[in-house]
Amino acid sequence: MDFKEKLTKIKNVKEELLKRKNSPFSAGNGIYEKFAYPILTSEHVPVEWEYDLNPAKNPFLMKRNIINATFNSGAIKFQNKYLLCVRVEGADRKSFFAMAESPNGVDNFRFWEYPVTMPETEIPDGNIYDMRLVEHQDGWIYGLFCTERKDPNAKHGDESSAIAQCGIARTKDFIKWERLPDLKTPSPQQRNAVLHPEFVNGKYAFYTRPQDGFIEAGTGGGIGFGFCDSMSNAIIDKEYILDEKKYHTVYEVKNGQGPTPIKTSEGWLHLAHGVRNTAAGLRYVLYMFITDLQDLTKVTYKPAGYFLAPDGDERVGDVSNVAFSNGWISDEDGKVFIYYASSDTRMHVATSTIPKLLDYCKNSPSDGLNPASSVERIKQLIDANKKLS
Ligand code: M1P
Repeated sequence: MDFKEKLTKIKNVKEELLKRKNSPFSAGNGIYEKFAYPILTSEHVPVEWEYDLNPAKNPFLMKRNIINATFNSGAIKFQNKYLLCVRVEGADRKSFFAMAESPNGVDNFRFWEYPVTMPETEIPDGNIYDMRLVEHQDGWIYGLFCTERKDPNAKHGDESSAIAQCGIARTKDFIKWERLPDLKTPSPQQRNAVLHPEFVNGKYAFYTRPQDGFIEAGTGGGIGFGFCDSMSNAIIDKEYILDEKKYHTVYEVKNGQGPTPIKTSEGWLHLAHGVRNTAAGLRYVLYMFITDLQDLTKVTYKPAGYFLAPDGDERVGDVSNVAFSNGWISDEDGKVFIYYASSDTRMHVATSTIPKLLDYCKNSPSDGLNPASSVERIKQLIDANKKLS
Protein backbone atom coordinates (compact mmCIF):
# COMPACT_ATOMS: atom_id res chain seq x y z
CA MET A 1 0.00 0.00 0.00
CA ASP A 2 1.44 3.40 -0.88
CA PHE A 3 1.51 6.43 1.39
CA LYS A 4 -1.70 7.91 0.02
CA GLU A 5 -3.65 4.67 0.31
CA LYS A 6 -2.40 4.08 3.84
CA LEU A 7 -3.40 7.59 4.88
CA THR A 8 -6.87 7.27 3.35
CA LYS A 9 -7.38 4.03 5.25
CA ILE A 10 -6.26 5.57 8.55
CA LYS A 11 -8.56 8.56 8.01
CA ASN A 12 -11.55 6.40 7.05
CA VAL A 13 -11.20 4.11 10.06
CA LYS A 14 -10.99 7.17 12.32
CA GLU A 15 -13.98 8.87 10.71
CA GLU A 16 -16.07 5.73 11.24
CA LEU A 17 -15.06 5.68 14.90
CA LEU A 18 -15.86 9.37 15.38
CA LYS A 19 -19.29 9.04 13.77
CA ARG A 20 -20.26 5.82 15.57
CA LYS A 21 -23.63 6.06 17.31
CA ASN A 22 -23.69 5.25 20.99
CA SER A 23 -26.63 3.78 22.85
CA PRO A 24 -27.43 2.55 26.35
CA PHE A 25 -26.25 -1.03 26.56
CA SER A 26 -28.35 -2.56 29.30
CA ALA A 27 -31.46 -2.17 31.38
CA GLY A 28 -29.06 -0.63 33.90
CA ASN A 29 -29.72 -0.41 37.62
CA GLY A 30 -32.55 2.12 37.47
CA ILE A 31 -30.21 4.84 38.69
CA TYR A 32 -28.29 5.55 35.47
CA GLU A 33 -27.56 4.01 32.11
CA LYS A 34 -24.09 3.16 30.87
CA PHE A 35 -23.39 3.25 27.12
CA ALA A 36 -22.14 0.62 24.70
CA TYR A 37 -18.94 2.40 23.65
CA PRO A 38 -16.37 4.61 25.29
CA ILE A 39 -16.87 8.20 24.11
CA LEU A 40 -13.17 9.02 23.72
CA THR A 41 -10.12 6.81 23.35
CA SER A 42 -6.56 7.41 22.18
CA GLU A 43 -7.84 6.44 18.70
CA HIS A 44 -10.07 9.54 18.63
CA VAL A 45 -7.24 12.08 18.42
CA PRO A 46 -6.79 13.88 15.07
CA VAL A 47 -4.42 12.24 12.57
CA GLU A 48 -2.41 15.48 12.48
CA TRP A 49 -1.47 15.10 16.19
CA GLU A 50 0.33 11.81 15.69
CA TYR A 51 1.50 11.58 12.08
CA ASP A 52 3.81 13.73 10.01
CA LEU A 53 1.79 13.74 6.80
CA ASN A 54 4.70 14.78 4.61
CA PRO A 55 5.69 11.69 2.55
CA ALA A 56 9.21 13.07 2.08
CA LYS A 57 9.79 13.27 5.86
CA ASN A 58 7.74 10.25 6.87
CA PRO A 59 7.79 7.74 4.00
CA PHE A 60 6.60 4.84 6.20
CA LEU A 61 3.71 6.92 7.55
CA MET A 62 4.73 6.23 11.13
CA LYS A 63 3.20 7.83 14.18
CA ARG A 64 5.66 10.46 15.40
CA ASN A 65 3.77 11.46 18.58
CA ILE A 66 1.99 8.48 20.06
CA ILE A 67 -1.04 9.30 22.21
CA ASN A 68 -1.46 6.76 24.98
CA ALA A 69 -4.74 7.62 26.71
CA THR A 70 -7.62 10.07 26.91
CA PHE A 71 -9.28 10.13 30.32
CA ASN A 72 -10.30 12.15 33.45
CA SER A 73 -12.15 15.01 31.73
CA GLY A 74 -13.76 18.19 33.02
CA ALA A 75 -17.15 18.91 31.43
CA ILE A 76 -19.33 21.92 30.68
CA LYS A 77 -22.19 22.92 28.34
CA PHE A 78 -21.03 25.83 26.19
CA GLN A 79 -22.80 27.42 23.23
CA ASN A 80 -25.14 24.42 23.13
CA LYS A 81 -22.27 21.93 22.80
CA TYR A 82 -21.15 19.32 25.32
CA LEU A 83 -17.51 20.19 25.95
CA LEU A 84 -14.90 18.05 27.63
CA CYS A 85 -11.51 19.24 28.78
CA VAL A 86 -9.76 15.91 28.36
CA ARG A 87 -6.65 14.67 30.10
CA VAL A 88 -4.60 13.47 27.15
CA GLU A 89 -1.50 11.45 27.92
CA GLY A 90 1.27 10.84 25.44
CA ALA A 91 3.53 7.82 25.21
CA ASP A 92 6.07 10.05 26.98
CA ARG A 93 3.82 9.92 30.10
CA LYS A 94 3.12 13.65 30.02
CA SER A 95 -0.49 14.71 30.42
CA PHE A 96 -1.94 17.86 28.93
CA PHE A 97 -5.41 19.19 28.19
CA ALA A 98 -7.40 19.15 24.98
CA MET A 99 -10.98 20.22 24.31
CA ALA A 100 -13.41 17.83 22.62
CA GLU A 101 -17.02 18.57 21.75
CA SER A 102 -20.19 16.66 20.97
CA PRO A 103 -23.58 17.84 19.72
CA ASN A 104 -25.52 15.47 22.00
CA GLY A 105 -23.26 14.50 24.93
CA VAL A 106 -23.10 10.76 24.22
CA ASP A 107 -21.33 10.34 20.87
CA ASN A 108 -19.66 12.16 17.97
CA PHE A 109 -17.03 13.69 20.24
CA ARG A 110 -14.31 15.42 18.23
CA PHE A 111 -11.13 17.04 19.49
CA TRP A 112 -10.53 20.66 18.61
CA GLU A 113 -7.70 21.28 16.17
CA TYR A 114 -5.04 22.11 18.79
CA PRO A 115 -4.55 20.91 22.36
CA VAL A 116 -4.77 23.57 25.11
CA THR A 117 -1.73 25.82 25.54
CA MET A 118 -1.70 26.20 29.30
CA PRO A 119 0.48 29.08 30.54
CA GLU A 120 2.85 28.20 33.40
CA THR A 121 3.65 29.82 36.74
CA GLU A 122 7.25 30.69 37.68
CA ILE A 123 7.72 27.02 38.63
CA PRO A 124 7.09 25.00 35.45
CA ASP A 125 4.64 22.10 35.66
CA GLY A 126 6.04 18.56 35.60
CA ASN A 127 2.62 17.23 34.69
CA ILE A 128 -0.92 18.65 34.56
CA TYR A 129 -4.15 16.69 34.79
CA ASP A 130 -7.75 16.19 35.96
CA MET A 131 -9.32 19.58 35.28
CA ARG A 132 -12.58 20.53 36.96
CA LEU A 133 -14.43 23.17 34.91
CA VAL A 134 -16.67 25.59 36.78
CA GLU A 135 -18.74 28.47 35.51
CA HIS A 136 -18.49 30.75 38.54
CA GLN A 137 -20.94 33.44 39.62
CA ASP A 138 -18.11 35.98 39.10
CA GLY A 139 -18.44 35.53 35.29
CA TRP A 140 -15.28 33.49 34.63
CA ILE A 141 -14.97 29.85 33.70
CA TYR A 142 -12.31 28.36 35.95
CA GLY A 143 -10.27 25.25 35.41
CA LEU A 144 -8.76 23.77 38.55
CA PHE A 145 -6.31 20.96 37.97
CA CYS A 146 -3.45 19.07 39.51
CA THR A 147 0.01 20.41 38.81
CA GLU A 148 2.70 17.94 39.72
CA ARG A 149 6.38 18.78 40.14
CA LYS A 150 9.43 16.81 41.25
CA ASP A 151 9.88 16.98 45.02
CA PRO A 152 12.87 19.32 45.51
CA ASN A 153 13.67 17.46 48.75
CA ALA A 154 13.71 14.01 47.16
CA LYS A 155 16.82 12.00 48.09
CA HIS A 156 19.54 11.66 45.45
CA GLY A 157 18.44 8.88 43.09
CA ASP A 158 14.75 9.17 43.94
CA GLU A 159 13.19 10.09 40.62
CA SER A 160 9.58 9.43 41.54
CA SER A 161 8.79 11.60 44.58
CA ALA A 162 6.55 14.46 43.55
CA ILE A 163 4.52 17.32 44.98
CA ALA A 164 0.93 17.76 43.86
CA GLN A 165 -0.74 21.16 44.07
CA CYS A 166 -3.91 22.74 42.69
CA GLY A 167 -3.24 24.78 39.54
CA ILE A 168 -5.79 27.46 38.61
CA ALA A 169 -6.58 28.95 35.21
CA ARG A 170 -9.54 30.84 33.82
CA THR A 171 -11.00 31.40 30.40
CA LYS A 172 -13.99 32.72 28.49
CA ASP A 173 -13.56 30.61 25.34
CA PHE A 174 -11.43 27.53 26.27
CA ILE A 175 -8.77 28.70 23.78
CA LYS A 176 -7.07 31.51 25.68
CA TRP A 177 -6.33 30.64 29.32
CA GLU A 178 -5.10 32.98 32.04
CA ARG A 179 -2.98 31.12 34.57
CA LEU A 180 -3.30 32.27 38.18
CA PRO A 181 -1.04 31.37 41.12
CA ASP A 182 -1.53 27.87 42.54
CA LEU A 183 -3.93 27.43 45.44
CA LYS A 184 -2.24 27.62 48.87
CA THR A 185 -3.66 25.57 51.73
CA PRO A 186 -2.40 24.33 55.11
CA SER A 187 -1.82 20.89 53.52
CA PRO A 188 1.64 19.95 52.16
CA GLN A 189 0.02 18.56 48.98
CA GLN A 190 -3.35 18.90 47.22
CA ARG A 191 -5.13 16.96 44.53
CA ASN A 192 -8.82 16.91 43.50
CA ALA A 193 -9.42 20.54 44.50
CA VAL A 194 -12.69 21.90 43.07
CA LEU A 195 -14.23 25.37 43.02
CA HIS A 196 -17.81 25.78 44.29
CA PRO A 197 -19.83 27.62 41.59
CA GLU A 198 -21.30 30.30 43.89
CA PHE A 199 -19.92 32.84 46.34
CA VAL A 200 -20.51 31.84 49.96
CA ASN A 201 -20.81 34.92 52.18
CA GLY A 202 -18.91 36.88 49.56
CA LYS A 203 -16.02 34.40 49.45
CA TYR A 204 -14.84 31.81 46.98
CA ALA A 205 -15.39 28.31 48.35
CA PHE A 206 -13.30 25.26 47.51
CA TYR A 207 -13.53 21.51 47.99
CA THR A 208 -10.04 20.26 48.76
CA ARG A 209 -8.28 16.99 49.49
CA PRO A 210 -5.56 17.55 52.06
CA GLN A 211 -2.87 14.89 51.71
CA ASP A 212 0.40 14.14 53.46
CA GLY A 213 2.21 12.62 50.51
CA PHE A 214 1.92 12.40 46.75
CA ILE A 215 -0.12 9.17 46.89
CA GLU A 216 -1.21 8.87 50.53
CA ALA A 217 -3.93 11.08 51.92
CA GLY A 218 -2.56 9.98 55.31
CA THR A 219 -3.80 12.23 58.11
CA GLY A 220 -5.56 14.35 55.47
CA GLY A 221 -8.92 13.05 56.69
CA GLY A 222 -11.14 13.21 53.59
CA ILE A 223 -12.79 15.76 51.33
CA GLY A 224 -12.09 19.19 52.78
CA PHE A 225 -13.76 22.57 52.37
CA GLY A 226 -12.35 26.06 52.72
CA PHE A 227 -12.78 29.70 51.77
CA CYS A 228 -10.62 32.33 50.17
CA ASP A 229 -11.01 36.01 49.29
CA SER A 230 -9.56 36.13 45.82
CA MET A 231 -8.78 33.87 42.89
CA SER A 232 -5.75 35.96 41.92
CA ASN A 233 -4.03 34.93 45.12
CA ALA A 234 -6.06 32.00 46.40
CA ILE A 235 -5.12 31.18 49.99
CA ILE A 236 -7.20 28.92 52.22
CA ASP A 237 -6.22 29.35 55.88
CA LYS A 238 -8.40 26.61 57.32
CA GLU A 239 -9.79 23.40 55.83
CA TYR A 240 -12.88 21.74 57.31
CA ILE A 241 -13.36 18.02 56.61
CA LEU A 242 -16.84 17.57 55.18
CA ASP A 243 -16.69 13.92 54.09
CA GLU A 244 -14.30 11.70 56.04
CA LYS A 245 -12.61 8.54 54.87
CA LYS A 246 -13.72 5.63 57.04
CA TYR A 247 -12.61 2.14 58.02
CA HIS A 248 -13.97 -0.69 55.87
CA THR A 249 -15.81 1.44 53.35
CA VAL A 250 -15.21 2.10 49.64
CA TYR A 251 -13.39 5.29 50.71
CA GLU A 252 -11.23 3.84 53.46
CA VAL A 253 -7.86 4.80 51.90
CA LYS A 254 -8.80 8.14 50.36
CA ASN A 255 -11.54 10.03 48.59
CA GLY A 256 -11.86 13.13 46.48
CA GLN A 257 -14.53 15.47 45.18
CA GLY A 258 -15.42 14.75 41.55
CA PRO A 259 -16.91 17.59 39.50
CA THR A 260 -18.33 20.73 41.10
CA PRO A 261 -21.66 19.92 42.82
CA ILE A 262 -25.02 20.54 41.12
CA LYS A 263 -27.51 22.79 42.90
CA THR A 264 -30.98 21.26 43.36
CA SER A 265 -34.03 22.19 45.43
CA GLU A 266 -33.03 19.43 47.89
CA GLY A 267 -29.39 20.39 48.35
CA TRP A 268 -26.07 20.25 46.52
CA LEU A 269 -25.63 16.98 44.66
CA HIS A 270 -22.08 15.62 44.87
CA LEU A 271 -20.18 12.97 42.93
CA ALA A 272 -16.89 11.80 44.44
CA HIS A 273 -14.39 8.97 44.14
CA GLY A 274 -13.51 6.59 46.91
CA VAL A 275 -10.45 4.36 47.12
CA ARG A 276 -10.05 1.10 48.99
CA ASN A 277 -7.19 -1.33 49.28
CA THR A 278 -7.27 -4.86 47.88
CA ALA A 279 -4.71 -7.64 47.41
CA ALA A 280 -4.67 -6.59 43.73
CA GLY A 281 -4.00 -2.93 44.52
CA LEU A 282 -6.18 0.14 44.90
CA ARG A 283 -9.79 0.08 43.66
CA TYR A 284 -11.42 3.40 42.67
CA VAL A 285 -15.21 3.73 42.57
CA LEU A 286 -17.65 6.66 42.46
CA TYR A 287 -20.09 7.52 45.21
CA MET A 288 -22.64 10.27 45.83
CA PHE A 289 -23.87 12.48 48.65
CA ILE A 290 -25.93 15.64 49.20
CA THR A 291 -24.95 18.70 51.23
CA ASP A 292 -27.22 21.27 52.82
CA LEU A 293 -28.08 24.38 50.75
CA GLN A 294 -27.27 26.71 53.67
CA ASP A 295 -24.48 24.85 55.47
CA LEU A 296 -22.25 23.50 52.71
CA THR A 297 -20.21 21.42 55.14
CA LYS A 298 -23.25 19.43 56.32
CA VAL A 299 -23.80 16.11 54.53
CA THR A 300 -27.55 15.45 54.59
CA TYR A 301 -27.81 12.20 52.60
CA LYS A 302 -25.18 9.63 51.72
CA PRO A 303 -26.04 6.17 50.35
CA ALA A 304 -23.87 3.23 51.40
CA GLY A 305 -21.12 2.07 49.09
CA TYR A 306 -20.51 2.86 45.49
CA PHE A 307 -22.75 4.51 42.91
CA LEU A 308 -20.68 3.47 39.89
CA ALA A 309 -17.82 0.99 39.67
CA PRO A 310 -15.68 -0.16 36.74
CA ASP A 311 -17.43 -3.06 34.92
CA GLY A 312 -16.18 -5.56 32.35
CA ASP A 313 -13.63 -4.00 29.98
CA GLU A 314 -13.63 -0.85 32.10
CA ARG A 315 -11.72 -2.79 34.75
CA VAL A 316 -8.59 -3.09 32.61
CA GLY A 317 -6.22 -0.33 31.57
CA ASP A 318 -3.02 1.47 32.46
CA VAL A 319 -4.13 1.66 36.08
CA SER A 320 -6.69 -1.12 36.34
CA ASN A 321 -9.81 -1.22 38.51
CA VAL A 322 -10.38 2.54 38.42
CA ALA A 323 -13.55 4.57 37.83
CA PHE A 324 -12.84 8.30 38.09
CA SER A 325 -15.00 11.33 37.35
CA ASN A 326 -14.22 15.03 37.28
CA GLY A 327 -17.00 16.19 34.95
CA TRP A 328 -20.75 16.12 34.61
CA ILE A 329 -23.34 18.24 32.83
CA SER A 330 -26.86 18.91 34.03
CA ASP A 331 -29.21 19.94 31.21
CA GLU A 332 -32.15 22.33 31.54
CA ASP A 333 -34.59 19.39 31.23
CA GLY A 334 -33.07 17.61 34.25
CA LYS A 335 -30.97 15.10 32.28
CA VAL A 336 -27.51 14.52 33.73
CA PHE A 337 -24.48 13.36 31.72
CA ILE A 338 -21.95 11.73 34.01
CA TYR A 339 -18.55 11.61 32.35
CA TYR A 340 -16.21 9.04 33.85
CA ALA A 341 -12.94 7.44 32.89
CA SER A 342 -12.07 3.79 33.23
CA SER A 343 -8.70 2.57 34.44
CA ASP A 344 -6.86 5.79 33.51
CA THR A 345 -7.28 4.90 29.82
CA ARG A 346 -10.56 6.03 28.17
CA MET A 347 -13.69 8.14 28.65
CA HIS A 348 -17.28 6.98 29.06
CA VAL A 349 -20.67 8.53 29.72
CA ALA A 350 -23.58 7.42 31.89
CA THR A 351 -26.89 9.27 31.86
CA SER A 352 -29.46 9.88 34.57
CA THR A 353 -31.74 12.69 35.74
CA ILE A 354 -31.80 15.04 38.71
CA PRO A 355 -35.01 13.44 40.14
CA LYS A 356 -33.45 9.95 39.85
CA LEU A 357 -30.17 11.01 41.46
CA LEU A 358 -32.01 12.76 44.30
CA ASP A 359 -34.20 9.69 44.81
CA TYR A 360 -31.07 7.51 44.85
CA CYS A 361 -29.34 9.71 47.45
CA LYS A 362 -32.37 10.24 49.67
CA ASN A 363 -33.85 6.75 49.63
CA SER A 364 -30.89 4.40 49.47
CA PRO A 365 -29.83 3.14 52.89
CA SER A 366 -26.76 4.72 54.46
CA ASP A 367 -23.75 2.66 55.52
CA GLY A 368 -24.37 0.80 58.78
CA LEU A 369 -20.62 0.09 58.91
CA ASN A 370 -21.07 -3.59 59.85
CA PRO A 371 -22.43 -6.74 58.19
CA ALA A 372 -25.27 -7.13 60.72
CA SER A 373 -26.85 -3.87 59.59
CA SER A 374 -26.35 -4.84 55.91
CA VAL A 375 -28.30 -8.06 56.55
CA GLU A 376 -30.96 -6.13 58.49
CA ARG A 377 -31.40 -3.75 55.54
CA ILE A 378 -31.97 -6.66 53.14
CA LYS A 379 -34.38 -8.40 55.52
CA GLN A 380 -36.44 -5.23 55.87
CA LEU A 381 -36.65 -4.93 52.09
CA ILE A 382 -37.69 -8.58 51.70
CA ASP A 383 -40.40 -8.16 54.35
CA ALA A 384 -41.70 -4.96 52.75
CA ASN A 385 -41.76 -6.66 49.33
CA LYS A 386 -43.58 -9.71 50.79
CA LYS A 387 -46.37 -7.49 52.02
CA LEU A 388 -46.99 -6.45 48.41
CA SER A 389 -47.89 -9.96 47.27
O1 M1P B 1 -4.84 6.32 39.16
C1 M1P B 1 -6.09 6.60 39.70
C2 M1P B 1 -6.22 8.10 40.03
O2 M1P B 1 -5.22 8.44 40.98
C3 M1P B 1 -5.22 9.78 41.42
O3 M1P B 1 -6.37 10.06 42.21
P1 M1P B 1 -6.19 10.23 43.82
O4 M1P B 1 -5.47 11.50 44.00
O5 M1P B 1 -7.53 10.25 44.46
O6 M1P B 1 -5.42 9.03 44.23
C4 M1P B 1 -5.15 10.77 40.27
O7 M1P B 1 -3.84 10.76 39.77
C5 M1P B 1 -6.10 10.43 39.14
O8 M1P B 1 -5.73 11.18 38.01
C6 M1P B 1 -6.05 8.95 38.78
O9 M1P B 1 -7.10 8.65 37.88
